[in-house]
Amino acid sequence: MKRTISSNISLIAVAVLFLWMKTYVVYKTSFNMDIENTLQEFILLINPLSFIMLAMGVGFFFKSDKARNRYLLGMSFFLSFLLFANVVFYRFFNDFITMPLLFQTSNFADLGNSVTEEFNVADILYFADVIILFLLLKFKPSFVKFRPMSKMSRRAYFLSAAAIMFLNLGLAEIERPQLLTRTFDREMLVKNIGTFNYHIYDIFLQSKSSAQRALADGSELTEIGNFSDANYAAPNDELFGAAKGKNLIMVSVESTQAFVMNNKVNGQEITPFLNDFAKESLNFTNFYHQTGQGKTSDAEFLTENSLYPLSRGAVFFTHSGNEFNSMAEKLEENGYYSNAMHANNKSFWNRDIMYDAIGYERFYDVNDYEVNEDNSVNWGMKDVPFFEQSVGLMKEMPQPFYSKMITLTNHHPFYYDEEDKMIDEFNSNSGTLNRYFVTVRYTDEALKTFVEDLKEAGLYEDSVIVLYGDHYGISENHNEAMAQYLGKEVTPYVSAELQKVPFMIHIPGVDGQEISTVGGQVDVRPTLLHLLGIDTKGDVQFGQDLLSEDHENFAAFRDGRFVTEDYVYAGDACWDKATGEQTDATYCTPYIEKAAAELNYSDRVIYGDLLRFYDPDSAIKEQ
Ligand code: GP9
Ligand code: MN
Repeated sequence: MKRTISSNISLIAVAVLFLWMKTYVVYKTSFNMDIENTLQEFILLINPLSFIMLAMGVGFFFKSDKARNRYLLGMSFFLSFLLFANVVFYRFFNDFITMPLLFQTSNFADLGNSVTEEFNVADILYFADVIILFLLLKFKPSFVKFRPMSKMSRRAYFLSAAAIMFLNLGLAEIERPQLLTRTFDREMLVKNIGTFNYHIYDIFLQSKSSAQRALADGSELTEIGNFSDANYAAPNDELFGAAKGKNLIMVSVESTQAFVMNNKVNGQEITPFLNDFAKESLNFTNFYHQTGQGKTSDAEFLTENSLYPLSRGAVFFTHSGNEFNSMAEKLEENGYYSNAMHANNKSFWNRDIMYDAIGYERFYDVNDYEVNEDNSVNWGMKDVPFFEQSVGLMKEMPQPFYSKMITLTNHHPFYYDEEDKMIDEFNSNSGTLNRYFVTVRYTDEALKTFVEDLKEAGLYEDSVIVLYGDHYGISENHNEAMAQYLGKEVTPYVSAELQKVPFMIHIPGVDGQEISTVGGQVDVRPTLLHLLGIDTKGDVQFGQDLLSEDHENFAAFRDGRFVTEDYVYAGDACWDKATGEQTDATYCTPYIEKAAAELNYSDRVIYGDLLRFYDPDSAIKEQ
């Protein structure tokens, strides 16, 4: 018989090899995973293999060649597509896809520009192996001949797949003890068990969390309530009630990180208005966002409920049927007219449903605004007209009111109209970062006009104005450009510090003050309610009043990183804030447990829908 170069290579082995190699190449080229040593590199190399072998191995059980070929091609395409979907998602969010995200379809239609910005023609290469496999099967070039494997070799094949899986898990355990039970960080999971196994694990988590609500009962809340009570920080004597009876206007400032404040680009100030306004406000200079995959909506969730968002998916989508004890509700009980204002489709982030659960009396969405082509850019209505029209709506509101507003212009991909450009773009290799400065400058201007409009409407003196940045605008994908701007390397420490967002509270008649306490979005609810003279004692919450003498300097990020007064825990290492260098891990150790405990309790409240067992009257009685 004529020998051919691959005469004794089984078709299945070829399909496995193609996909395995491709996955590894994609790991190395399309995800930004830090590999610190040879063992980690080795784990990365082998981690896709066992799953691919098992998935393709099903091909052995097909009777007809045709059906088997179809299966192999189909499987190869499906897994490639899954990988590619993760690549696209990663470009956008620097994160991997989770199951709950797949059900957020109502968001997809609105992503528009943001997504197309992330595609290019070369992406076809992600399917190169599938195409080659297809051609091989279709045209069967004479030099290729596939032989069926013998029964023995088949058995060896499955045994090897199992052995590789155990080897992988064993090595992962050495590299990262208790990986599956303790980690909130998806990159760590993918690095250790591989993308495909990660998705299986994610499906497992999904079913587990669904079961949790059914099994929950009130007794769980007692334990968590005790934890939360012990965490309560009593209000500051001087400031408690300093803003009593005033309207509360809270603005979620899109994608605005703190590094733009008191900073310049090309010698031009980026946020002249915010810099001045901060001086007249209680200005928190060590305040971090704590959002996860739910981005803006996670920030809303944190500030309203003083609960952490989830580590997978957006809680606005996954748990909009839950019971909450929000700031909005609490304010309503105290005579406020609470509402949300955002000139976007009401269903984005499932807001229309979730806002009912949060308890806003009214949601002013895109239909309440006069939106046209002239006053829109990028994602929709520009911030200046948004604020202008919002003030018009506010004039009609019964007072005191609480309005939660969300800006939109400074959103990825940061497109703007030439007429709104007040400073020049930066000049790095990242168009995203270059444009970011221009759109931040625009939003700064919009906030300025907002305050002017409020003054004109006679609302300014009766209103507390709160501004917070919702989450980062510049992801780690732009580290190189960011390093160029900052003039220093973006280490995991610098990256964590970049998660600082502006947070300021302007209270008429109260002098401005810089407050350096370390905190985060989870602290907003108790801080604001106490300023408005409403105590939060007995409430199930994980934040503390940032103005309290008892406030602990601490901010846990949703992915397990955290910041204390002196240290930052990031990239699996402990960093000394005084030097910006790595330090002895033991300085961070006690807080690792604290961060994990808080996140875990908060998750249990959400997964178990535990606040349905909460009785505010009994909580009040305990005071
Ligand atoms: C959309 C806006 C943006 O309504 O809140 O959401 P984001 O993508 O920043 O989470
Ligand atoms: Mn946002």
